Order: sequence, then C-alpha cells, then structure tokens
Amino acid sequence: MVDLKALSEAMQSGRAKDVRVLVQAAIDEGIPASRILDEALLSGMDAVGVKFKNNEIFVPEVLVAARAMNAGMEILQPLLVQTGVQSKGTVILGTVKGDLHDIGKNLVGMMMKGKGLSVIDLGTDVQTDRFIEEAIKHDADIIACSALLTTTMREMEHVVNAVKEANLRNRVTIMVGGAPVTEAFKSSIGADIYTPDAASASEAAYKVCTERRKA
Ligand code: B1M
Repeated sequence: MVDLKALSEAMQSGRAKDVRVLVQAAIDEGIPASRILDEALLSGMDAVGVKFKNNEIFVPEVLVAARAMNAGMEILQPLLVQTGVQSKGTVILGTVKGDLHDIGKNLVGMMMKGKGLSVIDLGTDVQTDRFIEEAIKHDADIIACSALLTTTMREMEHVVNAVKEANLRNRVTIMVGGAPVTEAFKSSIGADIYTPDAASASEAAYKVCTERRKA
C-alpha cells in the first residue's frame, strides 16, 4: 500500500525519481489522481511554503521540491485531463511579468483542459502585450493571469488596461488568481473573475465559454 505521507515527504525533499515511482504505484493501486494531488503533492508544497517562510529552507531546496512536484504532476496530468473532447472555448493562460511561479498556473491549465477547453499556455514572466497578441491570434474567450508575488500581482491591472486599449473588453473575459490575489483586488483592477483554486477556475472558465456559445 503506497503511503501518501511518504510520497509527500519525497516531494518535499526533492526526490523526483522516488516521486515518479510512488505516484505511479499509487495510481496502479487505484488511488484517485485527485487524492494523490491533494493529499501528497499539494499538502507537501504547503509544508514547503511554511518552511520557506520560516527560513528553515531556502530557494534551492524549494526549487528541487517544485521540480519533484512537477515530476509527479506530469504522471497525473493524463488522468486529470480528459482527451479527445471537442474544444468548448479558448483560454490564454500565463503567469504575469516578473513572476516565475508556475505550479499553480499549470494546475489551472490542466483542470481547464480537463473541462474540454483549449488552453494556450504562455508560461511564466509573460509580458502584457503577449496576452493581447495571443488573445487576438486565437480569438480567445478568456485571458487567465496567475501571480504569486505581491510585487507582481499589479501586472494584472496592466493586462486589464491593455485589453481595453485593444478594444477587446467586450469580447474577452479576464480571470485572475494566485495566492495573494483576492476578490477585492480583482474588483479594484477591473478584472472579471477571481477564483481561489484551480478547480473553481476551471468551472468558472467552462461556464463563461458555454454561456457565450449559447448566446
Ligand atoms: Co516563491 N514565494 N519566490 N518560489 N514560492 C512564495 C509565493 C512565497 C509566498 C513564499 C513565502 O515567503 N512564504 C513568497 C511570496 C511573498 C509575497 O509576495 N508576499 C515567495 C518569494 C518571496 C519568492 C522569491 C522572491 C524568493 C527569492 O528569490 N528570495 C522568488 C521570486 C521569483 C520570481 O517569481 N521572480 C521565489 C522563487 C520561487 C521558486 C523559483 C524557488 C519556486 C517556484 C518554482 C515554480 O513555480 N516552478 C517557489 C515556490 C515553489 C514558492 C512556494 C513555496 C510554493 C508556490 C506553489 O507552487 N504552491 C510559495 C509559498 C506558498 O505558496 N506556500 C512561494 C503550490 C501551488 C499549487 O499553489 O501557486 O498558490 P499556488 O496556486 C493555487 C492557487 O493560488 C490557485 O490555484 C492553485 C491551487 O489550486 N491559482 C489560481 C494560481 N493561479 C491561479 C490563476 C487563476 C485561478 C487560481 O485564475 C487565472
């Protein structure tokens, strides 16, 4: 029986190879992918965050833990994402300029794909103009921005302003999220939707796209 606590500990100490083996073993045992994600990988990353905040570990250790987390997520991805479904809408997704955090953004993308949406993932440190260019190029329904730093979340306001300047405000819904982002912040910058986690982001995006297609 795979011990999810042991998997979480392997992730926290950055043992990517062990993480791969244990995630696969947990899947083979029939443990649901969402449980492996929540109880081992996400809870492990929470613990890493606490240690980082308390100066018990530093950037290099966090980075190897993040790599180990991504190694596990790569195996879980096909199980979290449905395939072969006709696209129900298009989302331009990215972590804003100056911000290199991508684990939460990747989860948002995975869950959105799981809802049958086409996700164009621009990666991290995305310049404001790129969100606009890609939204035009793909005739997107949604621009979805992630930020993990209080210093970079303000970039989201630049994205909102650039969408207005490009005359896309009535065509594109702007979604924002990430640990420091709140509903009040969303309203203050004039974005449309704030969601606290990847599952609710994917539900909100799905709703926007299906309602738009009904109209
Ligand atoms: Co950084 N870091 N980091 N870091 N890092 C935080 C964010 C921090 C809170 C740690 C701390 O002090 N406790 C802190 C920010 C403080 C602040 O701004 N108030 C911090 C800092 C300070 C820094 C550096 C400045 C450190 C330094 O260099 N001195 C530096 C900045 C680099 C940069 O971006 N320019 C830095 C670097 C790094 C690493 C590179 C080492 C690494 C990132 C690796 C990677 O992403 N590939 C890293 C990590 C891993 C973290 C912590 C530990 C974990 C973040 C994470 O992945 N969580 C983090 C502490 C923490 O959050 N506990 C921390 C798991 C992930 C699933 O959660 O991303 O929140 P999260 O996503 C959630 C929701 O927020 C939501 O869905 C997900 C859950 O379902 N969500 C959305 C996310 N995006 C969404 C978009 C949506 C909707 C929901 O709609 C569009």
